[in-house]
Amino acid sequence: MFRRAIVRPPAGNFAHGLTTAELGKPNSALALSQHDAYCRALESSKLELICLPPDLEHPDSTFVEDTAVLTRPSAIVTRPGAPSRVTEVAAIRDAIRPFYRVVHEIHSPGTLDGGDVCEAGSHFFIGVSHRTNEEGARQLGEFLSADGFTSSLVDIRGCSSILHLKSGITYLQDNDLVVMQELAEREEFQAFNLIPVTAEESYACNCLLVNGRVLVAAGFPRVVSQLVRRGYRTFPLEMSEFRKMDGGLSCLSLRF
Ligand code: CIR
Repeated sequence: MFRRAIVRPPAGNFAHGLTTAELGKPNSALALSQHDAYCRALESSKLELICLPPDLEHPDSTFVEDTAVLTRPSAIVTRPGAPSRVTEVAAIRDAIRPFYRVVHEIHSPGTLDGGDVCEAGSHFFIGVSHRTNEEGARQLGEFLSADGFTSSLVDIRGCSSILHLKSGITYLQDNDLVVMQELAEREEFQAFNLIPVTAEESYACNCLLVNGRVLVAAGFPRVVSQLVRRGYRTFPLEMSEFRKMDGGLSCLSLRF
């Protein structure tokens, strides 16, 4: 059960952020209205929002998930792997401090993006990607282990279609794991109830269970029908402008 979420609307220079998507330039006004709908969906899922002001210094700063890993006992401020995003963490550190007795940090030479961290019950999968290196993953693993969690690494450097681990997998509950085709055969996921997602719908792998309802990108009917068949209530959200910047649903908030 989450009580709060940190969000940050896209700034006017959102289109200058990092992307590999080749889907065209995002429309700032549409991005803002999609972000607003996302915030309303979190609020209607009973989350209290902590909304940070748009940050013109950091065009990717709407993707707050990458800047911290929040568990029940601890917060870990990350060290994002993209140089242009490293200083995003200062504002997030300030925002989370009032809520956590312990705030850890990932230190150089470690790099870690929150989008590479998938919590699956008491186990965490940590993606080793072009953003998160093994040293960052190791540091996070130590913090998690001190709190009684286990973790393991998932190397996704060979998966060219995803930026972060959570672009390709989402843990829901009761051992249910949404997984993209390319990762579905991996040994470490075989103990889960896999909800496989075809290559055409793989953007919808990044969905988000918030207090009993799964937020899912609009336009991916096969993923939705699989979720519904498993008994989940779903809530579609338009994500076109964030997709153009390689962002998914989970990236837009830090839930705790
Ligand atoms: C970036 O390349 O860092 C941003 N344009 C997108 C970050 C998406 N974050 C995420 O998947 N957790």
